[in-house]
Amino acid sequence: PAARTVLLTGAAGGLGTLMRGLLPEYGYELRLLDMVPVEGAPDAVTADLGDPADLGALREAVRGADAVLHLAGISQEASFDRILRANIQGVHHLYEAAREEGVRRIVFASSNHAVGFTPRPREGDPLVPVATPRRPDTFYGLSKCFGEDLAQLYWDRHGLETVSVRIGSCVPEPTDPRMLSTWLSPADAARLFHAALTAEGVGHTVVYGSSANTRVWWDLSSARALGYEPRDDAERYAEKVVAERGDLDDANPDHARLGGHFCTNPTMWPH
Ligand code: NAI
Ligand code: 15L
Repeated sequence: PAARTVLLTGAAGGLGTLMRGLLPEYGYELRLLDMVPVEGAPDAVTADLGDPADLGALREAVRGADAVLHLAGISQEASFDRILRANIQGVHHLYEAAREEGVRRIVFASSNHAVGFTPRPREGDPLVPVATPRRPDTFYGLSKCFGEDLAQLYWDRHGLETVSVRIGSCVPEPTDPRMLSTWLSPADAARLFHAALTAEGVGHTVVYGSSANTRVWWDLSSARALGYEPRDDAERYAEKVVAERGDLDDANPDHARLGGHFCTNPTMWPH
């Protein structure tokens, strides 16, 4: 059965803002939550998922929802303490609230950075499968591995379903050569989240989230099995991106792995 009332966490963020615009077309009624006020949405719940004092507000926000689209969290590398609170304690608080309120499904914004240290496939290599070993590239990526494992636990123990979406790069347009492989167009993101919210019998399913990019690095078959049919391809921007930023360079360590500069940039180790 199609989920109708969906709690959107992280509604004030980049992806949350895009989905607030796109998901109502699919028939969803969205409830919004973020730790900061959501512009133009006075009814949005303001709650910090990592703060035990906000558990009551979280439970109330979850009550009666058919599903949760869980986008809230720190979306870049940060200190372990910050990641622990927002992304690790935060995801646990959300799943507990959902379990207590009988919510049946969560779509979890995981990330390619859960497997970011995986070498990018070169010409002739197979696509990276969902079952590839986790190789987080940051504490941020590690928190996404935790979220995926928590989702598996809540499915096995409590029958709470999750689709964990290892999102590539969801921005209006690809702006560097890596994104010619990792791009998820906003319209395809809405298609993918809709499929993840409505497919039957998902248990805990892990999928990669990108558009039908000619240069894609990972296997989209588990996403397609949910009914996801991507329509966009970053190749449309390839000429422009390569002219402005150059192509992938085998000698550049930033281009060697799925996670790109998350694997190499010293600011991605802020300790
Ligand atoms: P963003 O940083 O723009 O938005 C995240 C939102 O979560 C912010 O509005 C922030 O206030 C809220 N938030 C952070 N900690 C919170 C807490 N403790 N309690 C309540 N709200 C909290 O990030 P973006 O780009 O919108 O990403 C959304 C989700 O998708 C994140 O979980 C991110 O890790 C994931 N993702 C995004 C990708 C992308 O390309 N945009 C790629 C891979 C994963
Ligand atoms: C992510 O997980 C980040 O949240 C996003 O800001 C991008 O950096 C994206 O991955 C990416 O890998 O391009």
